[in-house]
Amino acid sequence: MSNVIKNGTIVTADRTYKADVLIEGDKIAAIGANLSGDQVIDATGCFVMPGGIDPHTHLEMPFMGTYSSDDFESGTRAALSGGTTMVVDFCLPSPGQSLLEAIDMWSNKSTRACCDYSYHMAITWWGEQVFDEMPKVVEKGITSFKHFMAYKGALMVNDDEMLASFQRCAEIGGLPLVHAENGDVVASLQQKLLAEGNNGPEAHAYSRPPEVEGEATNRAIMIADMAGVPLYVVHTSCEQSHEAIRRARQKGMRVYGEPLVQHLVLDETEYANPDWDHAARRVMSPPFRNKQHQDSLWAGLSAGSLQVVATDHCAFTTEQKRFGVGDFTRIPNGTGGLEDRLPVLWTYGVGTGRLTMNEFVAVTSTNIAKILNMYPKKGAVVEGADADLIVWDPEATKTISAGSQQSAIDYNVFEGITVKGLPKYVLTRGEIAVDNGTVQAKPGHGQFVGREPFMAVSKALSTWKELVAPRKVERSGIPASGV
Ligand code: DUC
Ligand code: ZN
Ligand code: ZN
Ligand code: ZN
Repeated sequence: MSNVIKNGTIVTADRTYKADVLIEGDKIAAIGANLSGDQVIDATGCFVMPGGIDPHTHLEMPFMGTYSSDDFESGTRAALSGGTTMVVDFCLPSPGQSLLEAIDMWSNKSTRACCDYSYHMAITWWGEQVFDEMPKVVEKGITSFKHFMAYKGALMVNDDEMLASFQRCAEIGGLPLVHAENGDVVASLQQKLLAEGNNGPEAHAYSRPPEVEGEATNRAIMIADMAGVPLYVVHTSCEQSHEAIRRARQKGMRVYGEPLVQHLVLDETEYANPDWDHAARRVMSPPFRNKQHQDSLWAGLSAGSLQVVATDHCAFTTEQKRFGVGDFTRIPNGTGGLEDRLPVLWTYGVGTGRLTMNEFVAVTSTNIAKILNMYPKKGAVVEGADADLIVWDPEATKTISAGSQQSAIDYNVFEGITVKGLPKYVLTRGEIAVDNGTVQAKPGHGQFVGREPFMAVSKALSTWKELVAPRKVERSGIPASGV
């Protein structure tokens, strides 16, 4: 059974042109004029683009005393409904737990995924066992390792652990990721704010100023340089962090930055809302910033100093958010956004001229497929690629509302925003998951996508090591020690 997408305009990260796309089984079989297949998908007036890849989700993740409320079924259905055809979720061992055991747990959770998925491995603790298991994780196709520089006393890694893990990544071809916030400073500011009686959700933002993020980003970049590895900075939210990434890239380092669609569009005034629930629902880390920071992130996306737009989808219900009434540090951190990323970014990016259509495809799909070593299986419209495709109607509109979303939570941080540009059809490995606007995702269809290690990239960066390679100095006389 074959499908052919006809009469559309193909938009990729580097080209815009008219052609039909023939899909046989789960792959793109041909691209050209006047193709025919068993079933025709009419793309008149629409753009045909690679499906979105969200490289930053937390589905059914144990966190801050609870579990995030979207699981692999509701989360991937939400993803597909908005044109995202692959997610990369964080496999999170509990401190002391075997990494391989954590992969088994995540594999069980993901059996009901409606679209393809991969994992990043979180380094939540450090020891000989983790060191020994890291190459085995890479053998399983999980080649990126996340480090939390925040969440002191829970997930946070110290600098010595981070250096050791980055060095291990360099040896095994792993790509380190960092959540860059100075966890010690955050913890101090939290205690100070609470002691002063600031216990509302607005204090969450005061406890995590941009400097906290900028400092950690700089530190992680320097440590990555010493270890000779590339670095991927998740949820880059401010100019201080962007500036560090920009500077490193200018020096030739492979450092990548990932703004979230929430940070691009929503700002810090959300926390000043007098409704406690409204503000708490928007508590995430890093917090929303002001307009200057947003402008910096948009500029980075068009200039290429920032490469990817993600969501950090980590959805908690209002009831879960209320764990933090009277103490903002107990509000589970996280917001949704999986189904809204593409329509919101299109509306605020392409719709305003801040992004070209090709840049839109690059930052929502192609760049991350390259960074994570899964291009052109994913992120491309080429013969032989997986048929993960969107037929995008640039004229379609809707007003975002929790009442009509796929996510399992009871609100939406983009509530009331009218988007222009929506997927009309979405195909996940050849199967239609959105049919003329109607979502018909199938649990269990999604498959794990294993990835190759990054040997070439890591080796290219190892020159710095030579400069500081320790050399013992031969001396003729050594003074007697002690007094
Ligand atoms: N930030 C969040 O807001 N939620 C999940 C984890 C994170 O780093
Ligand atoms: Zn994070
Ligand atoms: Zn995250
Ligand atoms: Zn299927």
